[in-house]
Formats: sequence, structure tokens, C-alpha cells
Amino acid sequence: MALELYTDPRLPCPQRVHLIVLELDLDVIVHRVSLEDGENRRNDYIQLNPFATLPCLKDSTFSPPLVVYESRAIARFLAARYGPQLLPDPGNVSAIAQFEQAASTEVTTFDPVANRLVFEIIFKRFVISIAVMNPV
Ligand SMILES: N[C@@H](CCC(=O)N[C@@H](CS)C(=O)NCC(=O)O)C(=O)O
Repeated sequence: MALELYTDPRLPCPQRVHLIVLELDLDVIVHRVSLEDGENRRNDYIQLNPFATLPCLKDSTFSPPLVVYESRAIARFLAARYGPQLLPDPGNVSAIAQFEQAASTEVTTFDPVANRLVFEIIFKRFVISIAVMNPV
């Protein structure tokens, strides 16, 4: 049980991590966490990720096991640990600058717009149906 991923592969943030898991052909135990059933708000999951969001990774090759949440942080960690060929050479500052530029553009320019569109077009109806099924 070296690598365990807490996820729902249908969702966009977890998909960032699934992409790199596939790219590196990593052997990962997948724990599906249902947002619909509130499994992300259970105590055992909050212990792993206090923000109660997906995805979350546990790497038991560390002692104590390393737990990482935030999809981009997980992706970068997996690359650094298991696929450094995906990252710029640490001695090549211009390659690092271009990598960071692209990563920053994704977070600050692309994602805020794309995320909202994906929510409006795809996920809003699910959120509304969950709220209807589970009134406060
Ligand atoms: N910035 C975080 C966002 C994580 C996030 O919001 N994940 C969504 C699924 S795409 C989630 O778990 N939402 C449940 C909630 O906010 O209660 C990341 O990239 O991992």
C-alpha cells in the first residue's frame, strides 16, 4: 500500500492527479470518496485533509507516511519523486523560469475562467440535486 489516492475520478481536480498517475504508470490504490454521501466530511478523511476536498494522496514509502492535498502539489510531488524527467532540470534556470511561467499562467489566468465554466455547464446541476436530496 505504498501510494493511496483519495479521489473521485469524475471530478476535475482529482483528474489532474489521475493524469500524472497514468503518465508515470504508477501503482496506486484508489479510495473513492463520495461527495454526494458526505464521505469527505467524515473524521477519518478530515484527519488527512482538513479542507475536506479531493484529491488527497498518502505515500507510505515515507515514515511516517506523507500526506499531500492540493492537486497541483500532488502532481508536482509525484513528478519529483517518481518521474523527475517531467520536471525541468534543477540546474537549468531558464527552463525553470518557463516551467513556472506556464504553471503560473494555468493557475492565475486559465483556471479561474475554465473552472467557472465547467461548474456552470457540468457540475451545477449535480450540486443543486445534492442540495435538494439533503436539505439543511
Ligand atoms: N485547489 C484544490 C481544490 C480541491 C477541490 O475543490 N476539489 C473539489 C472537487 S474538484 C472538492 O473536493 N469539492 C468538495 C468540497 O469543496 O466540499 C485542488 O486543486 O486540489
